[in-house]
Amino acid sequence: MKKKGIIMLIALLVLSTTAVFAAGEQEVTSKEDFKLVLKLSHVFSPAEQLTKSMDAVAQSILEKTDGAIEIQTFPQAQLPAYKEGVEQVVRGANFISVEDPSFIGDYVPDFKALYAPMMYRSFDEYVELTQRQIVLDMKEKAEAQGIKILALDYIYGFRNIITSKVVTTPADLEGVKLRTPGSKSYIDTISAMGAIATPLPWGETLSAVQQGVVDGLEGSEFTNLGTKVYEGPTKNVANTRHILGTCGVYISTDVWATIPANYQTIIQEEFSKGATDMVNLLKSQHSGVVEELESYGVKFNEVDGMAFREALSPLYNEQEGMTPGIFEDIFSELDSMR
Ligand code: X3X
Repeated sequence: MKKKGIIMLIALLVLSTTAVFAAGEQEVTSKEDFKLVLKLSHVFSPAEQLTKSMDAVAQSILEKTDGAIEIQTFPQAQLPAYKEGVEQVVRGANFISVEDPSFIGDYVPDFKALYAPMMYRSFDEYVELTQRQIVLDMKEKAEAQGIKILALDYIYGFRNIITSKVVTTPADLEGVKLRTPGSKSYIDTISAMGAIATPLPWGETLSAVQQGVVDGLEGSEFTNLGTKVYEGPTKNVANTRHILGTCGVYISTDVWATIPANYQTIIQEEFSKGATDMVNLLKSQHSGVVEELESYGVKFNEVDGMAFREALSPLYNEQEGMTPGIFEDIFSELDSMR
């Protein structure tokens, strides 16, 4: 009798384990059968479109899964963000990190090439590239590191230099302390452009500008308007377009594997749609945002693009861990679109 009981117990254990690992293949239709609460973290402010887009996607997923998948959104770095946010994903937390691809570069160096400076002429080029095999291969490498990438194209605009003084050449940036996000990609870019890169979380940036801890920052017009940078002393924007600001959406592969297939489909579809909607919206809004910033006294200055491109050229050398020829391959894909 005892032996029979042990066999039954082992059988139950095997079945329950199989059930968990097979979730990605199975379908459920009731939140009584499966319920998951995920915390989504990013650094954007309530007025910025990325925040609104994340909230809308979370709400749509909740409705379309009849309450089974609840994504609680936390803006302005209320939860771990930047590098620490991605670490939560890698640790297998019920967590979604929304950060730019440079923060995935710590796990898959090729993403530093994807997020390198002065690569893209338009939002559309980048979106198209993210759908090409070269980026699909990068996403597979990320999954091998425990990171499932649900999107890469929550684009929030080309990042420009924002200072009190007028900047048109790299020489104008000599001795200028510019706030950047904390990833190496930004620090290397701003340093190569001639400034003193000063990494700070976004939440400390505007006070650092006000107090003269930094002389300026770099960011998109959508950031400038959405976080009220324009209210401070940095009224000059140098149109460097040095980095295309974009965010990816990252979840643990282990957590993803526990989600039933039909819910996985809804989650993927909604995050993909959210990115497409945000890109289309910001493309239509940009000229109006520039006009509004100009009405607040912001001045947009053209720059010596060739001089900045020359200054940035050392950054197209492969870094440790990058796929050999990765830059040539990305440039080849972009040339095929032009
Ligand atoms: O990982 C996401 C981006 O790197 C955030 O860039 P950051 O820290 O310059 O913040 C952009 C602002 O729009 C946030 O409000």
